[in-house]
Amino acid sequence: MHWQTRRFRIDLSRPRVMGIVNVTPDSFSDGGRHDDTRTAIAHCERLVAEGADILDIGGESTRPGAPRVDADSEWLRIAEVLAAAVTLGVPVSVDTYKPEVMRRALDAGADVINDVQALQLPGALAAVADGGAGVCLMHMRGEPASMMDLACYGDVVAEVGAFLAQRARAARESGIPADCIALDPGYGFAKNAEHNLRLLAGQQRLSELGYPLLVGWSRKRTLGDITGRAVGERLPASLAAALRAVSAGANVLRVHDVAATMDALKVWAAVDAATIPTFE
Ligand code: HH2
Repeated sequence: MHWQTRRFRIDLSRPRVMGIVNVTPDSFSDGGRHDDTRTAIAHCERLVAEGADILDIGGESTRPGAPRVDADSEWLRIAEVLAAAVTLGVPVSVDTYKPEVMRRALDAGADVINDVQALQLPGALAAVADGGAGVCLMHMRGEPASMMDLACYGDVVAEVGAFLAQRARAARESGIPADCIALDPGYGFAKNAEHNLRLLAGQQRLSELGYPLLVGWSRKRTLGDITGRAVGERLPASLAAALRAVSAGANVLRVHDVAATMDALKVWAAVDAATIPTFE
């Protein structure tokens, strides 16, 4: 399996790591840490040096309750960071749901659009199709400000799967090639801890849709609910969730802690490569 992006065809025969670069003052775990251009570019360089296969640059927080940012302000936050990131030799994704920002990002050389609204805003499907980009279609309901009011499911895996299948169909009907599409269950988006855990337990069913799966568990609230840890202390829990997601079919892990995730995946790969001893 592979994921075709604008400049790169990403081989998914092993799990890949997408490093998060939030150029925002208010992201839930790293808000304000790299919200000036120079620090954000240094962060991109560091994540690539740590082994990130993809960078994901965002200029608006989508944490529960986050306020909206207008397209011009969002673009101003990320433009220079994106210009530097596309010279680093890895595919660069832009995390946005706004068609205006998508078009500007693709004109500036972005390889992937990562849309938490799954290209539902008018003009979003065409922006990605015209730009020849890869896309990540994520499941959520409503908007960050109100999404937790919509956290109500019967069979969460089936409902998320039906939504993702429908959005992938819409993308293909708009001219986006099938191999440019990745799907994301949207952990933490309009889902409480029980929904997130059921979704992870049943995640393999989403692989059966036939598209690569990208997942984001890094530092999320459900991990805090389980462990009692504050957001800055959730690395071990994030690694456990990431590996569990890989065992349930995830192809791309969207993470803050690239070096640690790479180590975990190296151990995973080493065990995979080992021959199973036979007893005489
Ligand atoms: N999670 C966040 C943002 N974008 N995109 C995808 N495809 N999947 C995710 O799970 C996902 C996402 C939220 O995490 P973060 O970017 O760290 O925080 P914030 O939205 O507060 O900037």
